[in-house]
Amino acid sequence: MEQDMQNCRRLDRRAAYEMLQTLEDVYILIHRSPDGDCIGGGYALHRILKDMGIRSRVICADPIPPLYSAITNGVEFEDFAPKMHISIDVADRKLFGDLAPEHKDSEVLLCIDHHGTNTHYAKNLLLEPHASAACEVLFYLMKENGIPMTAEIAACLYIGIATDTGCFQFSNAGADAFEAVGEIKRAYPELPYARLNRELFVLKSQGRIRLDAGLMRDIRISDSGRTALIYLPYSLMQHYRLSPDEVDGVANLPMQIVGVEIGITCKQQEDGSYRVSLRGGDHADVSAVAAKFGGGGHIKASGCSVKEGAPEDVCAALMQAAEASLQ
Ligand SMILES: [Mn+2]
Repeated sequence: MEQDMQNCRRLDRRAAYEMLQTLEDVYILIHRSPDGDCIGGGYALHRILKDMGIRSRVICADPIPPLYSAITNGVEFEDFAPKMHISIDVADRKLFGDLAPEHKDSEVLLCIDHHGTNTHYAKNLLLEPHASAACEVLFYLMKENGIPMTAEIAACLYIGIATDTGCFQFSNAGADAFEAVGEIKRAYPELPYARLNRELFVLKSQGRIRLDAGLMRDIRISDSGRTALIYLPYSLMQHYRLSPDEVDGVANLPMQIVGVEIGITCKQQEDGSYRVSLRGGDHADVSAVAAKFGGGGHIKASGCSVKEGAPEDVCAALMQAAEASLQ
């Protein structure tokens, strides 16, 4: 990590733009379990580079969920061997996930990100930790350098900002996020914002509704009422035939309870390990809780993995760490 810090050059928006112009046959890496921000950012970058006459394609360890078809529609990637790799919205090389080694271990020439926990693994880094989304970083990178916007790119950026702010519910949505979206809406009033919001934040499959009902019934709440935890056994996902992306928003359920400051979602994986999502209210720093388990992220939204342990023990340890952090 310290070695990484030394070899990583921090860029400003101007220098990042100059670097974009020098790219050639580039693979754009996004993180595993892709979300609206990395998909929106990746595809926006692809479209930007295409308009600059530069060939690129988006590479992800996991399939892009159909929920994000508004981002991917009309994009056909060419087949070509990469001359270089860049990344967007990926704080740590580990988050590339299960990619082929020639991508996973490749030198990353440029990383565009908004995670304060970024490990500086790239040679060059445009990092704006106060931005709500990588797509917000991209919006201002474009604006400051006069990179032409299109309706397709605007839709990508809108979806990235909307999803990473939980449709503007999270405290990471600063004035710059609202302004970016305001400018996008003013320039492209015809985009289906209301329909996108309903699809992204309201609609659920029948299986997902039934799953949520069961999870809410069994939710664990600490004595203080400030920590709530949902445990999702792998067998339950199978029972409702849910894909991992279908249960993405589950992490927000515990935060629907009045008084809860830390919401924990512990998802058992097929191999018996656990993926943990943490959400924080006004007074919580969940990145510190995640760090105790070797994870990281933002103050209000973080994650970690737990390799093994009985579900009861893992859940108890998570609850305890969360409660301790609120003292
Ligand atoms: Mn993001």
